Amino acid sequence: MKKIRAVIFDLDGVIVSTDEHHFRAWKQLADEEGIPFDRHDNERLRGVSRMESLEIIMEKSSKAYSAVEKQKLAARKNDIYRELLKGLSPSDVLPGVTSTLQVLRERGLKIAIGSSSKNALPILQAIGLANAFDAVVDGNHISRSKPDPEVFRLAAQRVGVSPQQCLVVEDADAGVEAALAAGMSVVAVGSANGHPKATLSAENLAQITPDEFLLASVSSSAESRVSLIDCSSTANFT
Ligand code: B16
Ligand code: MG
Repeated sequence: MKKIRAVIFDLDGVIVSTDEHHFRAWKQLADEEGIPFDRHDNERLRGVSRMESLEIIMEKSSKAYSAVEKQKLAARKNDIYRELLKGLSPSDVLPGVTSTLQVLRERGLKIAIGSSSKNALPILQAIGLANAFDAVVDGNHISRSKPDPEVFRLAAQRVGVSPQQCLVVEDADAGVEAALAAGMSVVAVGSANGHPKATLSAENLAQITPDEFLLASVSSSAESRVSLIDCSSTANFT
C-alpha cells in the first residue's frame, strides 16, 4: 500500500470559482470578435494555457489572425479577466476547501498548488490563501501546460515528495491526464466529477472525508476507484 505524503490542488475550479470568471472573459472577447463560443466549448479550455485556449476558440473563427493579433487578443482577455477578479474575495473559495487544507495539514501532509494560470498568486492573495500552501507552481514556472505532467512533477519536487506519493485534485480532463502522466493518483471534482480514470470522484471537496483521501491513495487500479456521485450522506470534514 502506498502512503500519500502530499496533495497537489489545481486552482481554477478546485480551490476557487475563477473558472466562471475565465468563461465570462473569453465569452466577452469572443462576442466582440464575432466568434461563436458557449459553455460547451468552454469545457475544452479547462486546465489549458491562455494561448492554447485562444487557439481552441479560434477554431470557430472565420477570420485568420496573425501571431501579433493573437497576442493582443490574449492580453485583452486577460485584462477583462483581471477586471472581473477585482470582485474576488474569500467567499469565492469553493465548498470544503478550507477545512480540507486544515485537516491535511494537521495530518502532516504537504499541500501545494499545481495550476496552469499565470494569475495564481494574485488570486490566492484575493481569497486569503496566499500563505496556505507549502509550494505554489503555476503557469509562470512551466513551459508545457496540462495535459503535460510538468506542473505536477515540479510541485512534487518543490515539496520534496515522490510523484507516487502525491495525490492531485482536479476539475479538468487535461488536469486528470496530467496527473496520471506524472504517476499520481487523482481526485476528480466539479466538471471532472465521474472521470473514468480518477481514483475518487465527487462534486466538491465538502463531500470527501480525510479517510476517503487516504482510500484514494491506496491504489489507482480500476478496482479501487470509487465514486461519491449522489453520495449525499458522506460525512464532511469537521
Ligand atoms: P491564465 P488551473 C487554468 O487554471 C484554467 O483552468 C484555464 O482555463 C486557464 O486558461 C489557465 O489556467 C491559464 O490561466 O490566463 O490566468 O494564465 O485550472 O490549471 O488552475
Ligand atoms: Mg482547473
